[in-house]
Formats: sequence, C-alpha cells, structure tokens
Amino acid sequence: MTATAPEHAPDIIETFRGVREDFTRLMLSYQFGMDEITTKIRILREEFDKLHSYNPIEQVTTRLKSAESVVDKVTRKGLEPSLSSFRKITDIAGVRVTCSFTADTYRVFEALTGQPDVRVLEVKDYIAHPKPNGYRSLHAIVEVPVFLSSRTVNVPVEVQFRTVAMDFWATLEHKIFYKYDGDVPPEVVLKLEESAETAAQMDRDMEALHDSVHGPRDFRERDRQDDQVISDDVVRKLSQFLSGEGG
Ligand code: 0O2
Repeated sequence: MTATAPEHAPDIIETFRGVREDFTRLMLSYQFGMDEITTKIRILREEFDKLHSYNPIEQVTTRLKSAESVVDKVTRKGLEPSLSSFRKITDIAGVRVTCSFTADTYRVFEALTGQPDVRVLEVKDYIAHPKPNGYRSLHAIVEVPVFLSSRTVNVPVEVQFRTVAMDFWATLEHKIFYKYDGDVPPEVVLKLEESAETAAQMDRDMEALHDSVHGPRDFRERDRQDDQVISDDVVRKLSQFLSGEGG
C-alpha cells in the first residue's frame, strides 16, 4: 500500500520553506551586524594600541541569541510569535566589550557611537545607576548598516561595555542565579550585592593606582597632542626633503 500525501502538502511545504528562508536571512543579518561592530571595535583597539600606546580593551566577545531564547523573549513581552515580533527584539545580536577601567568603558562607547554610520537607539547606564542586585555595565542598542548584494539593512546590535571586575561579577552572578533557577535565598542576594560593591571598589582603587603611576588618560588631549606631533614631524621631513637634506 502506498501512502498518498494530502493535497495541501505542497503549499504547507512551500510556506514552511519560505519561513525558514526568511528566518535564516534575518539571523544572517544579525550575524553581519555583529561582525560590523566587532570590526569597528578591533580597529579602535589597534588604533589605541599602536598610536596611543594604551589599549583600553581587554576582551571582545559576541553572541547570537538562539531561536528558542528569542521566542522566550517574544512570549515574555506578550508579542505574537511572528517574524515581525522577532524584529522588535533588539538584543538578538550582542557584543560585549570588556575594558580595563571604568573611564575606558565610556571612552570606547563614545569612540564607537560617535561614528557617523552608528545610530544609537537606546542607552542604559547601569554603571552610573547599578541594578538593585549590584549589576553594573553600560548598555547601548546601536543600529549599523549592513550592505548586502541587493539591498542595505539596518541591524540593531546590543553592545555591553564593562570592566574586568564588572564582568567577573556578572559572569559568576549569572551562574549562581542559573543554579538557583531564579529562586535565590535572601542571604545569597545580600552577599551578591556586597560583592558587587567590593568589585566596584576594586575598580576605583585600580583606576586611581593606574592614574597615579601613568597620569590620567585624557584621550582627547592626547589625540590633539599626537596630531600635533604627527604634523610637526611631517613638516620637518617635508622641509628637509625640499632643502635636499632628506637624502
Ligand atoms: P545574555 O544571554 O547574557 O545576553 P529589555 O530588552 O529592555 O526588555 P532586558 O533584556 O532585561 O530588557 O535588557 P537589559 O536590562 O539591558 O539586560 C540585557 C542583558 O544584560 C542581559 O541579557 C544580560 O546579558 C545582562 N544583564 C542584565 N541584568 C543582569 C543581571 O542582573 N545579571 C547579569 N549577570 N547580567 C545581566 P540576557 O538576554 O538576559 O542574557
């Protein structure tokens, strides 16, 4: 006996294929948006390192939310499970920039968001205003253009800027919450708040120590001085060349 497929099967398969293609295209655009941001951060990192002899960026990590976790968030927000609801979730693509000191988080944030093709959609400053549990980080939802073969798409990417100490706390806090499955005993909550304050104090101490040894990192002033050094050097070399001393 041969099984016959129901008449509407080809339609369903076509629809399913279409949805799958749209989903793949959507997730690819988030991947590309994330790539654009990481390239920008890599360029800033190299520039800071090579031209200013100071690298404020310790680590850059990326993550693409899984389809399951996007569906969870869509449901949590009370949206219907559709591709247009997916598009309303702005943290599908995430980049985390771990910096050396607190001032560096703002400096790198400014250097990234000051670029003309980066549009800031939202900023949450959990460094200036920590969450009640002690969580600290500077969050920005930015939109970057991604140039595809036939069109340009503007992709939202969540960028988190934090120090090593903030990252240490957040990573372990996440693990502890995961273990307790959201039902954390009050004494653990209190301990977490205290340890967040300890981490913040360590950030302040280490930054003060660094500045006392190396001087404050006023990058704008140093950019200006560097430009001055470069232009003086170029002028000197040019005049040597013109006077025939340049060899
Ligand atoms: P993952 O897997 O780390 O990315 P909203 O988008 O405004 O509806 P949401 O998503 O809570 O609300 O935004 P928010 O406050 O900007 O936080 C988003 C991300 O910040 C989280 O993403 C975490 O990465 C991080 N985060 C926020 N609060 C905490 C916290 O208390 N502890 C830790 N460890 N991380 C935090 P995800 O998607 O939850 O997780």
